[in-house]
Amino acid sequence: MGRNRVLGGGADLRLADDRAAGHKQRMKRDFPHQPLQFREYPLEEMRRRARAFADDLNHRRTVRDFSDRPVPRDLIETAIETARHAPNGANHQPWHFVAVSDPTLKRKIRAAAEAEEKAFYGGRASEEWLEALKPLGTDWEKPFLEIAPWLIVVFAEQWGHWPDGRRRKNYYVPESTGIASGFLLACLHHAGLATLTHTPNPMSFLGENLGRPKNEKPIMIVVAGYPAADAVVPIHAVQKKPARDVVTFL
Ligand code: IYR
Repeated sequence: MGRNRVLGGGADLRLADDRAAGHKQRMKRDFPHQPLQFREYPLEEMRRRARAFADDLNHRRTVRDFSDRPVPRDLIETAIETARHAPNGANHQPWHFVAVSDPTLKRKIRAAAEAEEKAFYGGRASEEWLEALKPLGTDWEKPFLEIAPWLIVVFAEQWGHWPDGRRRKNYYVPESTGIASGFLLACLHHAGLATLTHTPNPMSFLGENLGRPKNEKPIMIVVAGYPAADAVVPIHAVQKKPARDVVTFL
């Protein structure tokens, strides 16, 4: 029936349009809007900007050999500022970022992560999973958790709270925190830092060690700092599938 109305066009369609416009107007009165701030670039500049951004991010590598050279806190703050502007479900911003530089805390996190990883590499992971990790050369030892100047732990807020204390549902939490983590990594890399996404398995110890509430679930540690002078990356990780295998234009 809806289809017929649309195909029929004419008065019915105009009435529906008017109703929708009225609804939109009321929404905008009840929930104020502001003009979009949008900067348009000439097409050639768009191409140049896209290419420059792609060239920069295409050179991001997951680094596991870090230097202990300090990184000023304001760089980390700017990266987190980028992350917290990520698109997310209903603008609930279902995340919390804990930036750790304290050596004692980092040591604690390393010890707890290595305990889990020992069990993971020692038999908890399936043979297939361990086989998939072989080309990366990873093992249970995680010295970078102590050496790198910053560990940014990304927490997903599973549910929030209304002002009266009742639980408020969050939406698209994995997607939102995933996008925010991507923004975080992109900004850290763009600033000139080496990064690593580390996912100890399981990682509930992070909430306990960092004093986070029960409604927050750690999703990853983003390690950031300068690379060690002799840092290497596995060639396996540099080889990307050709675009034709992962892209379709229709
Ligand atoms: N958490 C382990 C295992 C690991 C899993 C995946 I999937 C990786 O891409 C890399 C490592 C570790 O961090 O060693």
